[in-house]
Amino acid sequence: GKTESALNAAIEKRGALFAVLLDPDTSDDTALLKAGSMAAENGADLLLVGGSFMGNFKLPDQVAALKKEVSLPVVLFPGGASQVVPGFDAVLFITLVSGRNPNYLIDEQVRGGVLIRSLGMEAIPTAYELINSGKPTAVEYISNTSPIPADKPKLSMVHSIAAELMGMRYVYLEAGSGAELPVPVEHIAYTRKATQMKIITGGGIREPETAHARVAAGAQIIVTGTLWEKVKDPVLLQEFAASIHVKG
Ligand code: 1GP
Repeated sequence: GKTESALNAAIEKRGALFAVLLDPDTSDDTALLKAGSMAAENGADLLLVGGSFMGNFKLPDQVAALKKEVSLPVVLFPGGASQVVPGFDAVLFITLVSGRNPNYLIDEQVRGGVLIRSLGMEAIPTAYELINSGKPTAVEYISNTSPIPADKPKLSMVHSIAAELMGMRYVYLEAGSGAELPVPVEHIAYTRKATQMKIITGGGIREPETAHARVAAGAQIIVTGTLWEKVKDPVLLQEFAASIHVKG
């Protein structure tokens, strides 16, 4: 698809990409636009929109307004089929491969797939691996799955190999939103060695150095979300971008 090709070309050019995750559950009609524009103006390459829940009926209008304003890809990162709404450039079509809950292995995909197809939306097949990050996270609780132990990076690797053989092209190594600790670099390095998939990682990344270390380990898209809820700092955004754009 067009968005996936553009992301792959940008990864080739810059080494890795800086993604900002925007909270879709905003009652303030312009909050998504403001946060997205600020990220776009200060070095972000990609805007993700998603969360465990979405209860915002105005989201399609807010996404349309954001798309008018920024030239970056705006990609849906859904927590389930009910979150598929129009207006996005693409959707991460996620399978929670680290879990053993059939709801997130096939049910949500069957429900969401028909919606995505009827919208004509581009889907990027993405394996999703939840990795233990200290305290239990919302995604662990809501998905009713156990995360991969932090000290077992080879377990991530074997899930990544299976996902690649199933045809997935992206893998999201996830610590969980607001995680105490980010995904350990060994998990990224093992998946990098064993597969060609593009590696997205996020959860608990609060410092540019933490982002840079994950790019050095082989990640190609670094996601930050929670940090920007409190910190509205263009300079910090730029520092993140610089730490991630290793090829400039
Ligand atoms: C969550 O990986 C993302 O899915 C981002 O996590 O909110 O902790 O930055 P944070």
